[in-house]
Amino acid sequence: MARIQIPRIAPSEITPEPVWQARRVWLRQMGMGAVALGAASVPGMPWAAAAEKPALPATPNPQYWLSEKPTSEKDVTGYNNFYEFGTGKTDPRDRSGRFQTRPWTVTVEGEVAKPRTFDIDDLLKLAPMEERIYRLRCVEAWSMVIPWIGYSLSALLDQVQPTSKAKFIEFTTAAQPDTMPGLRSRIIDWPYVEALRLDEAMHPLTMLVFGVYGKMLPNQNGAPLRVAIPWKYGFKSGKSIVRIRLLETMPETSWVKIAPNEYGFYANVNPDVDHPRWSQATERRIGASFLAPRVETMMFNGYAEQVASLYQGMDLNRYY
Ligand SMILES: Nc1nc2c(c(=O)[nH]1)N[C@H]1C(S)=C(S)[C@@H](COP(=O)(O)O)O[C@H]1N2
Ligand SMILES: [Mo]
Repeated sequence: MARIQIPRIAPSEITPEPVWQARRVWLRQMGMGAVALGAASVPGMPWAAAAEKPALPATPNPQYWLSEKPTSEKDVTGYNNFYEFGTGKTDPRDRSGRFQTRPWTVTVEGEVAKPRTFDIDDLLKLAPMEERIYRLRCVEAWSMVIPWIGYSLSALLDQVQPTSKAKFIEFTTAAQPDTMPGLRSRIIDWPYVEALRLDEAMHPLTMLVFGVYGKMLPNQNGAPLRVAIPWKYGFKSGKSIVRIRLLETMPETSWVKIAPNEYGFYANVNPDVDHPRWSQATERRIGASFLAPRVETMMFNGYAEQVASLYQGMDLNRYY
């Protein structure tokens, strides 16, 4: 028999509403109820776990280092949101083994003086690899502390020279139907698209990430490259990027399209602005003991000193 997962909290509490609704419809169509929930983990399915990646040497950057203990590698690579592989937290780990990360190119175009398509091997050599420990705060109110490897996104943008018209930057991520089982569900109008204001993208904290825990990124964490924007909710950090476009006007992003009242364009971590269906004042640190208290969420996820000036004069209740 398929195993039945008993969630610790009601799925309606933690799952984005459209996903929750879609899953209920799907379960009803299958006529299987709770039994189908375990289907993703039934052995023998063609969706395999990914092999371990080679080492990626990097120099620790003391400027971006937290005293907090990083979340274990097991949790960092085993509890993810990557809906292209399924909506379960272990789906990305268990089902991303067929994902193709070579050959890989990233096209940078739009409002730039020097549009260019970069090969992943050239991007790996573009700037010195740094190790930085960042907080990650998911919009679903869980969090991690992660040792990423990469460099500031600005190093890439300097190469293409954004024009004076460029105000926004859009990240389009991979959609490989043959290797990404999640694309069969229509939760998102694939590919997954995210975007930032250009000044946010140029901030040195905004990182182009190629590795984690001393190795090249596992597929489930966004191989071969993703961004990390540590003061924003996790969904802003697109994984497995294939195209970057510089734009004059604000693009429509995947989550804003799905539920604009729940997922704003800015998505800055803010304990004072609640999600319509739950509080954002506290978070659950993944890997912490069951008895450990919830952590208080910090303004801009603890990066206020560095980034608050980007939002001076903006009403953060309106621009959430
Ligand atoms: N392409 C793509 N990128 C994505 C997602 C996704 O579903 N697809 N999920 C986002 C969300 S909600 C989070 S919390 C982070 C989690 O990934 P990480 O634990 O590897 O940082 O990835 C983000 N990037
Ligand atoms: Mo997230």
